[in-house]
Amino acid sequence: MSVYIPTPEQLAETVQEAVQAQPVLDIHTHLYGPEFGDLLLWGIDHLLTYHYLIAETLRVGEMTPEEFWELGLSEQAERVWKTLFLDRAPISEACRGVITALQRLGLDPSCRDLDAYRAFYRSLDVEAFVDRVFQEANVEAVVMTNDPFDESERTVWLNGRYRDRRFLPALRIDPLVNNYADAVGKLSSWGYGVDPELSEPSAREVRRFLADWIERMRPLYMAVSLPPNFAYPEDSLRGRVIRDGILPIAEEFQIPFALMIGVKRQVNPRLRLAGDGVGRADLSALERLCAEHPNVRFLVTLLSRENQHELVVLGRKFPNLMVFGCWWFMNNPSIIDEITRERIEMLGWSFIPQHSDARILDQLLYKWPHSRAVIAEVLVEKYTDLLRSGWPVTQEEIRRDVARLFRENFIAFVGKDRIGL
Ligand code: FIX
Ligand code: ZN
Repeated sequence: MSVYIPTPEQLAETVQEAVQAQPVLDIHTHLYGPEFGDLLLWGIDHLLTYHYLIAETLRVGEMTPEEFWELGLSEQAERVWKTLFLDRAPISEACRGVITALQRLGLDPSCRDLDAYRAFYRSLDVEAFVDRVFQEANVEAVVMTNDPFDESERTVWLNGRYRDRRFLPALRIDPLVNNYADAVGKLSSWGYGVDPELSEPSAREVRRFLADWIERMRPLYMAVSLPPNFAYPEDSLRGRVIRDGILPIAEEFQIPFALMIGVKRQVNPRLRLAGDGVGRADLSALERLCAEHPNVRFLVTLLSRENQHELVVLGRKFPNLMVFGCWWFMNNPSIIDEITRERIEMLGWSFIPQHSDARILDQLLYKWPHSRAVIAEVLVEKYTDLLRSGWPVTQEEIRRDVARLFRENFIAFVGKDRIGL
């Protein structure tokens, strides 16, 4: 058999093309479909008041957080614009993202005229803008973060208004796991017979609550974010909600459980949403979860750089563990580069390299190009090494493998039927 052997330049071009052309299934965002009304954030003022940029603005120290929160949305945006874009070059990853997004929309970043950008956005219709952003970012669908404890989105679900299947549901249950004591009041008011001690009848009601929402929402997975001190098993309300509530349901409904571990909430509460930090987690909790529950599938991303290598090793041990994304403080080119290498070297193609975590629709226009660029570079290098070792790859093989990373692995992990794509 004669095999076509590409030159390193041809190989690089093919890999770059494959990565750019591959539509993405974005497995974790905070975006909502248009039917959720104001919950879908878009536009320049929201882009500029992303909490990453608020943290960067407030650390310059020209105003206190309290003074900043006194301002309305457009004044906050002006403050961020002046501090991070006009008074100094917008060099950080989150700042550069705004520039990329403007450029992708055909706006001229060099004009530095916030009002001109605002005028452009005023002419847009939201439905058409969603189409445009998905097309330009080459994103096929995004997974939302759907919290049934959040009154504003709850009503959309209860009234059966959800419809845009480019925005796929995920059942987020932080209030239940991390603050069961407070969740009890709400669960009781919704007709679930729960008690503060989480007795066995109460755990049954927690399971009924989850089953009801799985039925109503048809989520792709259940998800929770956890602090660095997360332990399992643990004789705490958190540990028992997971053991007696979530895991039996995950197994019964064959629905993956996503764990996002390592966030220290409200390290500086004065910064509000921008005030969360990071800590290194003890992954023996995850090791036990995966070992003791081989019939539950776990989607896992970690916030601490120091945990990433250990996570990849765990991934090698457990097929019911899918490593995903470069979460939040990991979502920077230098770290995406490092983590992606580590993952490829030890997991081959069996991981999901990235999610966007976009909170504002327009962010898809930069988060994906920025990530694609870094991941493509890593792939070029890895395929080139393989070629040098004597294994040439065809275009079809490259496209097949790239599709695994950006789409197919997730579909296979959550199940074709569940996802309906
Ligand atoms: O818990 C999460 O899903 C986090 O991604 C967010 O809470 C965080 O605020 C964020 O936006 C990170 O990118
Ligand atoms: Zn998130």
